[in-house]
Amino acid sequence: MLITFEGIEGCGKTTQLAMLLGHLRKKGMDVMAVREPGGTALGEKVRAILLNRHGGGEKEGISHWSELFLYEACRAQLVSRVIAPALEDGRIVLCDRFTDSTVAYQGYGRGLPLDAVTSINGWAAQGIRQDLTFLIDCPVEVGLGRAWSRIGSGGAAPEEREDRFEREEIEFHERVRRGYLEMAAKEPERIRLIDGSREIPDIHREICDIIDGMMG
Ligand code: Z5A
Repeated sequence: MLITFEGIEGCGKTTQLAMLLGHLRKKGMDVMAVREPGGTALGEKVRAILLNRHGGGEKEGISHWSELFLYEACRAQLVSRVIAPALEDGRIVLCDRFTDSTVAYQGYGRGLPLDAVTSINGWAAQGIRQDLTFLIDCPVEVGLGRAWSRIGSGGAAPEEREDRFEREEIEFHERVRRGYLEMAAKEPERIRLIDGSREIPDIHREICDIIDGMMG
């Protein structure tokens, strides 16, 4: 089973994924967690490029199409080397972002054609689809506020302060959020919309209730 966590920056998906991982392990489930971009040696290198953590050398900027293919390259590697083998072994995989992120960020956010993004997503994911997705939704100001205060409080590594996404305009993140909400409206069974502006334990409880209801 592949369960993904999605949402705008600072929505709290990483926190919730870690809590669900603990919950499922306590229940004795064979579960593992990965993140996108990253999760493999190649993917982590490309992640550093994408999030501009290589300290310069990017004067020309990454074009929107190049960015798309870099995310897809990470995904193709993660799927073939980690996710597909784990699913074949019957493990539960929790993934911090997956193909919906590309539709939201490169499609709705950057404005690349949605049909192209969806089609390339399919090739990179090699036919693997999420069984369940938690979309942790919150207003952009709430998410960015959390992300920025975490960086400001020194919680992040220095190079993380270079995260170029955090310099994007509010409008970009609004488009991303809108994209996610449209996707959730189209696929309500798979994409569970979770109000991420509440307290962390309340959100965790709702996610556990959904999962426990499905798995028994
Ligand atoms: N990206 C893309 O463009 N295309 C793609 O195909 C893919 C990704 C796969 C890196 O993602 C970037 O990659 C991302 C999209 C792009 N850029 N942006 N934006 P990432 O997942 O590694 O990084 P992120 O999106 O920036 O996530 P994040 O900053 O790590 O935030 P988060 O995972 O949503 O939240 P968190 O780490 O759980 O929480 C953030 C802080 O808020 C932290 O201090 C928590 O303690 C706090 N928190 C969490 N929940 C709460 C609640 N409920 N209340 C109060 N405080 C909270």
